[in-house]
Amino acid sequence: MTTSKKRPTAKAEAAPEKKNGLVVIVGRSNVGKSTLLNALVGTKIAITSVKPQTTRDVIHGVVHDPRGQIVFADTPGLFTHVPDTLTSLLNEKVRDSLAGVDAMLYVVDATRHVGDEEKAIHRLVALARVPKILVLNKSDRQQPFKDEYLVWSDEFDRVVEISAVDAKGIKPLLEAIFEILPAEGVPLYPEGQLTNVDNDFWFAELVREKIFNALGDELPYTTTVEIDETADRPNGMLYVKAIILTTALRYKRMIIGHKGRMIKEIGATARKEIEIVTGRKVFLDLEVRVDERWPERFE
Ligand SMILES: Nc1nc2c(ncn2[C@@H]2O[C@H](COP(=O)(O)OP(=O)(O)OP(=O)(O)O)[C@@H](O)[C@H]2O)c(=O)[nH]1
Ligand SMILES: [Mg+2]
Repeated sequence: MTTSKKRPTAKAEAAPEKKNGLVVIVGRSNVGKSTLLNALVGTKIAITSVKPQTTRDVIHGVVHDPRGQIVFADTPGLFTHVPDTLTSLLNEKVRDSLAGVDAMLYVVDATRHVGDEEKAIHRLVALARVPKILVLNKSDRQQPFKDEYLVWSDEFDRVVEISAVDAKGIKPLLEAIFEILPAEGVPLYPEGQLTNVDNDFWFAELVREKIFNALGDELPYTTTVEIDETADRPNGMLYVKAIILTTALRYKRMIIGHKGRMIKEIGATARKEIEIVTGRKVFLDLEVRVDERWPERFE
């Protein structure tokens, strides 16, 4: 009796080719782009809030995977009908971020109608000559307007439904991204590095997130945070001095709050999170200043 030994096929012998690439996440403000970035990376890289224009810088989150390395670029939400300085700067940042990308995730929120703004963003997305995925986010909620978005399906390489907040559908989304990514490309980040964000930027972002969470709709838009100083104290504590800039005295009063209660709450919640990030005891010193021209200096 002869036995034929099974030979591994040539396909199984060759190590699968790794794919590396830069994938930009774009969409209207508040659709959940930053929440998605955090879900993809599996840790908090970008701040999120219910307020529009939470993200103000292009932030990279890196997924290291046996299949390759994907750098996701989270972008500010595109706005089309608020013609102020900050908005046009944010829009410019998004446009700049589209250069040199290997693929695009267009995130939409079908709990809301498409509307003129979404149509304008969709036109911009349609111009991009890279593989694209239409990402329907917030699948944990009723999506009465899904069909308004699905009419665009044919323009995309894939359509994927997810719930970024519950981290549902993230695996299939990653699978789809690895499928559509071109094969060439080298890793952009060293093994293990998760973001391009440095500590000072991140501390300022965390303070801004707490302001956004604590205060009403109008205020966050007019507010920014800058780190003035960080220093090691002899007792091992990390001293962080952050300046909150806002555009009017009435806003400064809102941030400080009655008997300083609001600023205390903002400081306490931000400090706790900075302590978790750094693994150190932190003294967070907050100062609020009125500077109506900060949006003009924003870069
Ligand atoms: N129900 C539900 N809410 C979500 C989901 N993803 C994000 N959100 C919420 O939507 C709000 C906006 O989320 P962000 O991630 O800050 O949105 P963004 O698109 O980055 O917004 P900008 O930075 O302002 O452009 C937050 O309150 C999130 O918790 C989701 O899958 N389901
Ligand atoms: Mg964001």
